[in-house]
Amino acid sequence: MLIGKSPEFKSSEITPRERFLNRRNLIFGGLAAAGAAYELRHGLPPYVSTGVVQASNKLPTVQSQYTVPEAPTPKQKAITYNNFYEYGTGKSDPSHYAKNLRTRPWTISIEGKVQKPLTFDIDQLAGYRPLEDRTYRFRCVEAWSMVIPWVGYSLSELIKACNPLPSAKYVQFLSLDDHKQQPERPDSYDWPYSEGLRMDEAMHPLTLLTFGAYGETLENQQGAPVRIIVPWKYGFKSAKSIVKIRFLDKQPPTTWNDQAPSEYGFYSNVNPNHSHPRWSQSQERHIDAALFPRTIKTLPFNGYADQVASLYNGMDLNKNF
Ligand SMILES: Nc1nc2c(c(=O)[nH]1)N[C@H]1C(S)=C(S)[C@@H](COP(=O)(O)O)O[C@H]1N2
Ligand SMILES: [Mo]
Repeated sequence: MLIGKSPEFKSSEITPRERFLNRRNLIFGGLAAAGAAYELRHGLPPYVSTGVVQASNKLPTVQSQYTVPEAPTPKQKAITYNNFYEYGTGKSDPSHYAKNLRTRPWTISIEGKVQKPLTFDIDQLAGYRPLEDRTYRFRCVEAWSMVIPWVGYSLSELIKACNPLPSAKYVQFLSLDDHKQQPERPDSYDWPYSEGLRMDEAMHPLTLLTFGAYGETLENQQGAPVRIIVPWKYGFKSAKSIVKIRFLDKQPPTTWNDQAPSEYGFYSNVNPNHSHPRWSQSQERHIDAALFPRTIKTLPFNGYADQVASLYNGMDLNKNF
């Protein structure tokens, strides 16, 4: 069932926004039920055709229970101060050089410990579940932070549709690896950019498969067309421009851990009590609407302790940093 060019979407122009959103809920709700059987046999059902996401940068979204009340960092600041080493190592480099990134066509392949490997088109993936507005705190390991209104749905929804085998204990994310599109990237790293999560971390509802921010599709420098956001971990765990997801029985190698294992662990939960060897993690420079960043206290698990601390019961977080 393809609904991309249906009148429901066009009607957004003539009906109040709320009615439009309710209607979308109904559409997605009905489709979710109809799709469940299909999903078991084929992976993701083709819920929404490609036109919806490509037609404009605006994304239809629904509100989310997983959102913080803080005011978002102004978009202009959030898209000109980035880490995306494939497009240069300076904070403003990605806003210039990621223009070269072609985000269509784009496929994401699912490999490893799954019933069968799968490949999804980006627009099929973006249309699979209602897209939620989720304002999250975001904390970089370099001790700056922002508040970003991401758009996406829980990664767990995709994982369930991938039918991972019981032996799948970890999930690895691999970013686009294309030297031609990424001439600015330093040779000293092992590309592609690789990140990973333990299965229970990947399945946690806060872990967001992210297609947009500020109500629109992601800017290239933010990791278009799809990235991961793990709000209780340092920013580097949130891999950008993903092309491959692998289910593994062992912990995968990850880019920053490979680069400097004493500085960047596999877990990298935000932890004000565990200093980076070269700087304290107890504070952060918060980038918001103010002219200069304010210094604020860093919270355990970036303020998400109530939701995620129990994932690490019995673990020594100083050893597993
Ligand atoms: N592919 C890829 N993903 C990446 C990075 C990168 O260099 N390449 N940098 C990481 C780091 S260090 C951070 S802090 C965040 C930055 O996300 P933002 O630019 O949207 O704030 O992306 C992470 N994901
Ligand atoms: Mo970072």
